[in-house]
Amino acid sequence: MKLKHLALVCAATFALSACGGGGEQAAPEQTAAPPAAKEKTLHVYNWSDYIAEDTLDNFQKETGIKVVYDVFDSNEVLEAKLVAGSTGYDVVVPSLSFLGRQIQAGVFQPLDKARLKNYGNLDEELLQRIATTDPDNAHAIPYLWGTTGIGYNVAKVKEALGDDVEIDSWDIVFKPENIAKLHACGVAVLDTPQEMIPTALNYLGEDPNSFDEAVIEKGVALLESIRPHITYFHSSQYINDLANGDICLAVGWSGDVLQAAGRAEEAENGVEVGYVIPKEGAAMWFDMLAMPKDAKNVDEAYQFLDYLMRPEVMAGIQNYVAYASGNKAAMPMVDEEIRTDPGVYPTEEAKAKLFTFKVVPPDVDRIYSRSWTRLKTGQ
Ligand code: N2P
Repeated sequence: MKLKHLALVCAATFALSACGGGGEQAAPEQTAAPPAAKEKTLHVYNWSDYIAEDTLDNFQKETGIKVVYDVFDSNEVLEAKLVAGSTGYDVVVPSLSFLGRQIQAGVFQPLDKARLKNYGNLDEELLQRIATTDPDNAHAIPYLWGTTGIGYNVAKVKEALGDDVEIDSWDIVFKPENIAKLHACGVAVLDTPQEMIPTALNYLGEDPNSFDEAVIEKGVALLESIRPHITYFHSSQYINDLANGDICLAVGWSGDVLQAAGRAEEAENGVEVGYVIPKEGAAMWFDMLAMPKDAKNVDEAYQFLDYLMRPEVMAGIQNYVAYASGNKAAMPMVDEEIRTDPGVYPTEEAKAKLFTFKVVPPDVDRIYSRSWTRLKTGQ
């Protein structure tokens, strides 16, 4: 299976960008003549572990456009660059809740759909949902989407909590008596207040998107109660750590956890990784392709966006990274294993409990960041 293949590549290389960890996409060795005078380039800034290993090479072979590819693992980091301006990027991939306020800040250019002949492959229902944040879908195209749930080492969690414990609830994370038992084998939590605070509030039965400081404080207090048992906060390191058995639990993103499962399987190291959308519900988010206003390679960016919307290209990406897409035409080409995995495409029952993130106003954002620093540093 393709996920297995990914596992092998990532286990061997560890830090290549398609496997997370930063840096540029590995380029083919160039030993001969310097590149032709007017080589066309495109600068893309995407999430780590979020594209197939051959997507960029195939695009370059077909179009002659060399993609300079950098990765991030945090919306907050991407946003800081966008707001500062002159990012040097032609295509970026913020999540929808961040995109909303970035549009308001005027950092993106409107997209000319006439230049995107594959636009019709997108799921109309999803587009309508997104249009509530980006009216008329004027500035962005859905790339991949997923959920924020629990990734776990099946054997180690059972060993720590007992064989008959059902791993289907946020109780495992948010009840100090449970998480205390997992601390010894390692617990990772995403390094983002914008996801972790709403996730904690949802567990408490509060509105995950509350902007009321007193309510937000309840979520922060819950996170503080489990803080001593969290090994680290990071938003991509947990993939390899879960795969290698170095941690036994991660609050993480669906496809990333499934990639960890694939890497472990490929390494044949005896580690079995599971992913669950807990019964209390979880966050569902959408990552969006957009073009900064000052993009220098606009034609190339349009070609790239259109390329990504080809059904076979998008299906290839999904088969590699185990995320859902908003490309309806790609669905029949997505491996059955991915298409039918409830961790990738949640069941109707699970869907009913999912929540999305609202666009957060600046004053609430300040509360989030302050609380997050306090939580992480203890100050
Ligand atoms: C990719 C994780 C992406 C999703 N590694 C978070 N929006």
